[in-house]
Amino acid sequence: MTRQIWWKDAVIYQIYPRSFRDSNGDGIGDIRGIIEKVDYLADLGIDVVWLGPVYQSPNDDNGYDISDYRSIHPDFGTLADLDQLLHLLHLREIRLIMDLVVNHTSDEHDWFQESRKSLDNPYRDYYFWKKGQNGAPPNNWKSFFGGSAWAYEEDTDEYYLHLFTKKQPDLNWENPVVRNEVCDIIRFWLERGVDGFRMDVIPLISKRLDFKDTQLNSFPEVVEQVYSNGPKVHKYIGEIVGRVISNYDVMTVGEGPGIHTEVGLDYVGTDRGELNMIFHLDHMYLGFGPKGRFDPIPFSLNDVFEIFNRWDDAMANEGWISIFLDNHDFTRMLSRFGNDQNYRIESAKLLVTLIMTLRGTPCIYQGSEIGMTNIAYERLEDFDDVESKNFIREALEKGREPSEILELVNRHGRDNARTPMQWDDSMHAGFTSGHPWLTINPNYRRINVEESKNDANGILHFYKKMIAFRKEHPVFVYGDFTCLFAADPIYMYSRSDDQQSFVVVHNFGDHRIDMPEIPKGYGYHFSSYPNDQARKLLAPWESRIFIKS
Ligand code: ISL
Ligand code: CA
Repeated sequence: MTRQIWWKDAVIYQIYPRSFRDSNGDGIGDIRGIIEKVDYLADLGIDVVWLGPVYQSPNDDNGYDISDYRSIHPDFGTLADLDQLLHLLHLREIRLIMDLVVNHTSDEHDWFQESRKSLDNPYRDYYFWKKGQNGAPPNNWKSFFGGSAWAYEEDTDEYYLHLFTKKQPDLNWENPVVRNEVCDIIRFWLERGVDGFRMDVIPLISKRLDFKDTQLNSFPEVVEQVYSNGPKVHKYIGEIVGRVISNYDVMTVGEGPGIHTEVGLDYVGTDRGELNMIFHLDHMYLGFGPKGRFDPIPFSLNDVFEIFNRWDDAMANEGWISIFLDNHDFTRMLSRFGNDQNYRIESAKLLVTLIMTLRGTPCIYQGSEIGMTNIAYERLEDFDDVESKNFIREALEKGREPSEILELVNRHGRDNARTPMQWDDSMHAGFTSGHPWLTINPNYRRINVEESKNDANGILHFYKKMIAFRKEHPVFVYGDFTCLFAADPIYMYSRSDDQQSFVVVHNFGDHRIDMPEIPKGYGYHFSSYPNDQARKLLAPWESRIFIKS
């Protein structure tokens, strides 16, 4: 089978710019730091870099609060640096996609500064303003990051909507002028040569305009039924794609909180003219209780397998998703789905085998390729993320035990994924010569790129091997997926087209276990364990691949 669609063939690598590499010693990762590492990226074999937000921003939510969409935050560099990065990546046949954050702006954006001035300001209608109800907000909607989703402004005696922090007012997409502005921003970046966008919280852009109180008690349900999948979401996505994006050979991946299998194809169906793929968050929200991530509930690996199967079934040949197990909003995949203690190397290899062999475009988050893990902070003051800080404040106000709060935030907070990249075992892990903006995981002396490079059986080499393996075999991109067995700790499936067929089996457990029965006609191909042969038992956290003769 021949190659067909570049964004299906591609392997994406997500860079969280503050934490990748600091070139000038101010402790903050920057674009010139990424430029220093383009050969590292090329050597890994990835095809697309997703660059987190680098725009002008007061950084209330680390760049997801943009105050100027056309300029680069000086912490990260300049537009010229970005152009150079793009050029150097393109020379290596790597594409660059930017983060498009247009559900909301920063409150420091000129539009909002104008909008808040008076009821008749021409920008008033760029955002959602409502009267309160007897001194209370217009409705009972809660922000993703705690508290009401409405903030009061005394000057005009109205509230504005912010589904995220107070400093992230939601844009009013009902206003056609807002949609024109968004199209202009998109055109600006595509004309500069970027290769597409990861679209932040894109299913949230169309609001339910009756702004009814919600009776739902579970936050994940509120996201799905109240905030996401609004009545005009497809009209709006179709509009920006039709007017601008479809004129360029670029890719789009929508971040999809609240998008479930029943509505997935509405966003990515091949006939829809909307998005190329989504990051659905079903497996990422596993373990989130009624109040979200800091209200954890148990989940099992069977839930994870079921979600992969259900999504593959829903997409089949009609749509497309990205396959990923973590990003800057969740904890490290190795700590969440693997065993970061006794089987760190083994489980890291299993997880990348999974990502590279499921159907969908793989996306790797920086640091996974060397097996970075969650961090454990000792003090509540050490946390940086606005979501964690808000939770800590509210929980302390409610009188909860500090030790219990610390445990929750350590285990579930987003800072886990945001600690700086561990390049070597020198001071500050080779990330910066200055003082890092966020505490580096002390395990960097053991876990770092240099160490991993020198270990032929290490994680980094295995990532390269699996990326190359996927690219050599289009069946992993275009072939059918069939689940053969899924019961914790075993997950087994086949990938097949008219020319080739593989069976992949994983042991997500700490114990050796009998091999499930492999269908007839398949022979041992390779294992994630070094020098392994077709032994009878599967080793702890082993993945094995069989090929049809
Ligand atoms: O982390 C979450 C809340 O517990 C997620 O639900 C997350 O907020 C959601 O996936 C949206 O994430 C995106 O938009 C946010 C930003 O903070 C995240 O970093 C971004 O990925 C607002 O822009
Ligand atoms: Ca810097």
